[in-house]
Amino acid sequence: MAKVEIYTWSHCPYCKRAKELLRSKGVKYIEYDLDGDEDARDKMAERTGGPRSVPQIFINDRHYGGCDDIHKLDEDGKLDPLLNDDNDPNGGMHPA
Ligand SMILES: N[C@@H](CCC(=O)N[C@@H](CS)C(=O)NCC(=O)O)C(=O)O
Repeated sequence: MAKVEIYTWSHCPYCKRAKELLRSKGVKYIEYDLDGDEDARDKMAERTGGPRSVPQIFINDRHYGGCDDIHKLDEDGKLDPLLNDDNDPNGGMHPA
């Protein structure tokens, strides 16, 4: 299983939709809730290379965009192979 990370706000409909999709795939994701933390949002933007909206999703440390982007990947049949990619840079050892 891939390492999946998602940056969110708690009252964000796009975040909820993105997490629902990941959950529907049985994915265990690491969630960073940015509520009110602009420093953390700046760090997220450094990692995305610009985008500051939430959610932002990383799979095996690669940026795949937001909610619409991962739904598009799924429609194109490209999300499942990414999620099943065992090429987790941390070998499955994630913080809780
Ligand atoms: N098309 C984006 C929409 C995301 C979006 O609009 N998120 C809102 C929160 S629900 C947001 O981050 N708004 C603040 C901003 O864009 O700076 C996606 O699919 O992820």
